[in-house]
Amino acid sequence: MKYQAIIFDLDGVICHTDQYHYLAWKQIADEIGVYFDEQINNRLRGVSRRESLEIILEAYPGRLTEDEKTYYTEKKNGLYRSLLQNMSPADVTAEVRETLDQLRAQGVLLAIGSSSKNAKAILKQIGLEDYFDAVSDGTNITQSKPDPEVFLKASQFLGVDPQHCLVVEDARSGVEAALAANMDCAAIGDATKYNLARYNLQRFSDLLQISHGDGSCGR
Ligand code: B16
Ligand code: MG
Repeated sequence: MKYQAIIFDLDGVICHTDQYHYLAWKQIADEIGVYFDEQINNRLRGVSRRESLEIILEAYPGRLTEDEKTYYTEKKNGLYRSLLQNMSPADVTAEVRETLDQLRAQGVLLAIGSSSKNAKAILKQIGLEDYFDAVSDGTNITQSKPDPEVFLKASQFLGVDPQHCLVVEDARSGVEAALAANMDCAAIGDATKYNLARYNLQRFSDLLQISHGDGSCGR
């Protein structure tokens, strides 16, 4: 195996919570009275909750106080947490499960590197709470992606040097964070369009080709 460990982003890689983030933020944006659409939602991938609100407020002519910002981020999280109740193990595809199992069988360590403070609750909802060798998430970092902290913490938790880790990411901010951590990155979904990562995955199971070292997913 080319890498000793693979660090997976959660939202947009292992499972898809974008729609729930969108619905919750849309309700908040409507309450504030600011325009919000799927394109703006796309810019929130991998970005912390508080920074997400700042991005949404770029289209708002007025100013919110700190207390109002706290109120809206907390309210958004409450709405989002209620929507997460709809998730179940069926939200992880057979392809993702089988690929993770095969990587593990090859002896690769598997970790999560997510900006989300809800990562552990999501892992529980989808039945993967005890699956990963380490979980680095929004609860153990001070800087969110594109800062490398979340991935560097994951590699520390695993005891694997960054140059032996591969990151799998769906967000531009996440690919930038992986590169800043001195880790190779495999982009999937939205992140492939920026051509910043060492590999572009068409499908999640393409990771098995990388792990076999045939390099056919290289850009
Ligand atoms: P929370 P990831 C990120 O998760 C999401 O992509 C991003 O949209 C969200 O704002 C961020 O987590 C914070 O999430 O409000 O749950 O703490 O893609 O890094 O797994
Ligand atoms: Mg993501």
